[in-house]
Amino acid sequence: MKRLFLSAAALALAAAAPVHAAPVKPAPPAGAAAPTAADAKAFIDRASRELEAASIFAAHADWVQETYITVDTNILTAKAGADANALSVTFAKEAAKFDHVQVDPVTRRQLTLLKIANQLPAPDRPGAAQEEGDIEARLSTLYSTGTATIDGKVLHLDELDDAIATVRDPAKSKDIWEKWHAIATPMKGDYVKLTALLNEGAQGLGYRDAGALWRAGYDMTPDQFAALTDKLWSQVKPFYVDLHCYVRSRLNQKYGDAVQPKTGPIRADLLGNMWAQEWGNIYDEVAPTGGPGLGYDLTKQLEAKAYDPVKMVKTAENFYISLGFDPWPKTFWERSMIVRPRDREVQCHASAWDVDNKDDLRLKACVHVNADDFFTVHHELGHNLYQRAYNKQPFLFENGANDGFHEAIGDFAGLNALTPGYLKQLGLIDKVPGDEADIPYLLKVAMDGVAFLPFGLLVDKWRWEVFSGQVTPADYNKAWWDLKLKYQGVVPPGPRPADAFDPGAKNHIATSVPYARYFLARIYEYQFYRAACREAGWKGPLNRCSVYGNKAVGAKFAKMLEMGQSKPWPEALAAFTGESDIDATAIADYFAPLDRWLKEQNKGQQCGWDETMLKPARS
Ligand code: X8Z
Ligand code: ZN
Repeated sequence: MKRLFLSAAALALAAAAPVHAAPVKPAPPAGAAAPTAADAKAFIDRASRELEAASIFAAHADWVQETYITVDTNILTAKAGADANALSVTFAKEAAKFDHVQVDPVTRRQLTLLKIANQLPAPDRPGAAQEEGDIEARLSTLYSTGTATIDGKVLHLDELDDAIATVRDPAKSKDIWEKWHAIATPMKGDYVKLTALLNEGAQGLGYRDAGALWRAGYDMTPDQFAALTDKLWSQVKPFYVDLHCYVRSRLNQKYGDAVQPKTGPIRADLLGNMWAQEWGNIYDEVAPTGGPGLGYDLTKQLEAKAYDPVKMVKTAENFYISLGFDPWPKTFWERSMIVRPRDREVQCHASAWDVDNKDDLRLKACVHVNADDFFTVHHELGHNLYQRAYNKQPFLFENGANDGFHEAIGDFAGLNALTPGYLKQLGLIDKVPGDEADIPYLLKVAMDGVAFLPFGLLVDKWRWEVFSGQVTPADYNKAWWDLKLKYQGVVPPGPRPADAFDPGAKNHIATSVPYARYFLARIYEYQFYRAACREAGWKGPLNRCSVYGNKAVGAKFAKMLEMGQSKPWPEALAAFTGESDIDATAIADYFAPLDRWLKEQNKGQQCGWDETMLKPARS
């Protein structure tokens, strides 16, 4: 989420401290006045003060731009972002002066964080920060104002999301999918320029390229982080392949061989989501047959119980209050944008803000009353919860333990909030289904949570390749589809035009928000959940556990949240879970009954796909 740190628009100050990654500078030449520990502290105080002021100002400009996109607000946000960006690059460089000074651990960590805080650093030369800010504003505006005309109606992305979620006609889903992806074609030139600027900025800070800088935020080296993501993927991939196999077979039964063959990859537009990243919207197509099933459809229940967007957000707030947290401030309800305004262009992609780093919490979203957004509002308020919990920390620690933690807080809450027991407590369903609904329920959750994993990884795999130069502009689109095929096992609904720039049709590419965070979050989410349920003394099947109302769990959760980024992330993880490493066994434990069931269903199927099968049509 882009704006979770105040200055994120320009600075994307959302990374954790690398222990080994900071470039080592030579000691000052003999004779120069050596800086002292007191100088270091004074420097951190000054840098924090000035950066905070610049980032608060930039956040106000960003807020106005994202909730009212015009030529003028684009100019304002680009300028405010450029100023804050340039300032942060100056401080990041100055911090290196203290590399050889003996300082206390707190100051050392702040110095280290200062060097990697800006994930979109501008080159340190006149005009570069402004050029970068202008490009960022243009790309973000192309994305936010993109539309497609479907059945004679001009639709924005939030409406197209609903359309692709509910369409069951492959000709129509192809049309929606292709028209949305066409909005990104004009982005490519700017994207090439931005890549060069970010690399130059990152190199100025001592990193190989911008991808290495992004990977430096995890208390380990960039290479160690890349290896960690590969290891985690290898642990969860077999389960993903089982899910893919089952879903492909059901889509083949529904649409026939000509639309969805029995073997090979899945056609991306048939999965109910523009990027094929979450598949829960087509749960009804894959639901187990022959039994009573899940017994309810959350979207229909929300409609039947007359939920509106504000009530959805209030429901998420109530979940956190039940754990012992304070209600959101009055200003949240006055200042947030919860629905798409009728009379102006806005950036609808949901984000959570803390504009003054104190208590000016806001949500910016275009909430629709459906199951996806029920989860999303819990996700967003999770960001606000974290922002508020660490607001007593020094400025440079006011951040998630790493960016994956920031994304996982609300996902953990959302996982509790989806349980039938909790939905019954809310009055959203009339009775809790029996044991026979466990497999349908796990399948529904996996269609979102597990289907997401390869997408969560490949978005930054693509950017790491782009930043390193391994992929050149001529191959941007081919490399994107190679990765979509390799990791997700999906293909586009038809040949792509030679000038297509399909990565740009995803928000986080167009707005330069790092994405590995969401991959990590889907793993932490289940670790948090398993630990919370253990703390709550839950004895039944894990998928039925909800810690709603449990103040002891809330208090322990708060301990982790309040730490912000003051300690390496394993310490924050341990504070809540007692575990000090990221661990895919939690997600495996949660879904174990479903995996057994899927293996049974898939008997006789040829699961998997040729990960390197490249058809010329896809170039
Ligand atoms: O961007 C988001 C949030 C804001 S941080 C709505 N998410 C990712 C996405 O939409 O692609 C949440 C899930 C993944
Ligand atoms: Zn988020």
